[in-house]
Amino acid sequence: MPDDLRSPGPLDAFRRILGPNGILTAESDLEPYLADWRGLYRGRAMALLRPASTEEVSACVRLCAEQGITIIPQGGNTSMVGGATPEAKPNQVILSLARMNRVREIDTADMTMTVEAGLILQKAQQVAADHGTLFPLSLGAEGSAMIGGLLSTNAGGNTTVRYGNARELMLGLEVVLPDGGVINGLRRLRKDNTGYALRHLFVGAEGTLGIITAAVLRLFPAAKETATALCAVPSEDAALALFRRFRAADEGAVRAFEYMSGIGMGLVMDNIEGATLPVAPGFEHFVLVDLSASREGAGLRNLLEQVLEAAMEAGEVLDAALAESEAQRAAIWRLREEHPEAQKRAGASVKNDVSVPVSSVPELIRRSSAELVKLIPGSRPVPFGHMGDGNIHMNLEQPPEMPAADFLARAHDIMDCVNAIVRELGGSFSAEHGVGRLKTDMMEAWRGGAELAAMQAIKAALDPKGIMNPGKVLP
Ligand code: FAD
Ligand code: 2HG
Ligand code: ZN
Repeated sequence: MPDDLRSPGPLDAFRRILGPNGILTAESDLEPYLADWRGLYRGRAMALLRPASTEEVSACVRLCAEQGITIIPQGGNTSMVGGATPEAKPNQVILSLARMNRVREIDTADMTMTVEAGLILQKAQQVAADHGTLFPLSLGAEGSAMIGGLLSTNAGGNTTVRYGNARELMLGLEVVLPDGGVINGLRRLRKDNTGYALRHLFVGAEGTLGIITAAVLRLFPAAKETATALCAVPSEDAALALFRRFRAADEGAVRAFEYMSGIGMGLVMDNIEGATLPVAPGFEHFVLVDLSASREGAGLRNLLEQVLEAAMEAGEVLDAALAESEAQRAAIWRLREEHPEAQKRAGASVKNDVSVPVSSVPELIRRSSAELVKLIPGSRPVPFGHMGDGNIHMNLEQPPEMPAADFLARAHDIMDCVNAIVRELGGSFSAEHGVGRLKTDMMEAWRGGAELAAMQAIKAALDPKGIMNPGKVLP
């Protein structure tokens, strides 16, 4: 048991609050919680706290505040920016929400679901579906990511184009503040203008202002009809033109509109077992378009065929595969969803989760790709993502012959290269993954002056002792 960290005092006190199942201290038990999904960071912690109720969270936080112990809230630990990973410092605990995973209430009249922060997204989707409704948030990590983490990062994902980010799917929150106080804000109201909208402060705060313990989520009518296609398109501009065609034909029908490059698709084919391309090989640009409607007989298949036919005539679509079954639809989605895993298996990569106005997406991809290859000859740009939201993962794969460490040593140059273009296009250096630990040094340049000062003032007011997720978000 290392030195400074594990004085019996606080550990015994945590044990009294949480019971024997509520705390882990053995090195081997802590291991999976100390490093992030990307393998960028590894920290240390005196314990993993696993509270089972809001009262237990509050008691643990109060104790931490008294003892000057810092707290790293953790959900599914799928952060792309090292947000949920402890630093290599003493006197820290990781507070996992995993045991707080109940659905407290589901109301299909009001179309709301009140759930605890540790509920895994896929489970939330399933519960909503079991009640004949839809919880629309959807992303590749949905089998692990938890509601508290998704709200704390204001996660986006594949359906933002239709339903908005996690923020738009939340009506009320229960939050434990850094002094242990509890905001009981689980209101199910569509309208509630009663002073500062505190609930929105905790969404996207990445655990730096408090711990989300439960949330009221919005539900939607279940999809009764879907139509999905993978299209090969000749250029980034053609991809955007296709998006505009669908929007013009029926904006409300577009559930997702995702861009992928030929290089990215190649990485998926090479690294993901069972991945097969349902269109001819050799194309450089792809689009996944997914339509859905909450009523039967909406004619989505016709709509899909008509728009694609017109786009083919205009030379904006070169080939297309339309899903004929749920299995084919899932197989098409898999090609998109496996991009992060395929990149991970293919070697070292640097991620740029950036956004620009939707109309600038083609320019972003073209210019960034050209500049990145100039910066690191032999590297392979892998742009993919949520084109309909202007959010592209402008990632770069290492040159095959370059040692991974040499490539990763250039990570900041690579990010700066993309960010310079993003800035010119009026975009953001973090579209949906957040700032975490990875991008704190960008905050001064992008959000400096009054904006950053206001954030720091909020942090100081709510967390004067600085115990909530230090080293994240703010420089
Ligand atoms: P964690 O990683 O555990 O934590 C994330 C942040 O929230 C940390 O700062 C943590 O301290 C804080 N936090 C966690 N729980 C709480 C809580 N209850 N209260 C306060 N703070 C808390 N993101 C997208 O937006 N869109 C995508 O399409 C997407 N796809 C992904 C695909 C893959 C394969 C992977 C690995 C990740 C992807 N992500 C995506 C990133 C990640 O899944 C999201 O950021 C997600 O919201 C994190 O949820 P989590 O439960 O894993 O949170
Ligand atoms: C996605 O859209 C995620 O798949 C991950 O946001 C993006 O791996 C990435 O860069
Ligand atoms: Zn994404």
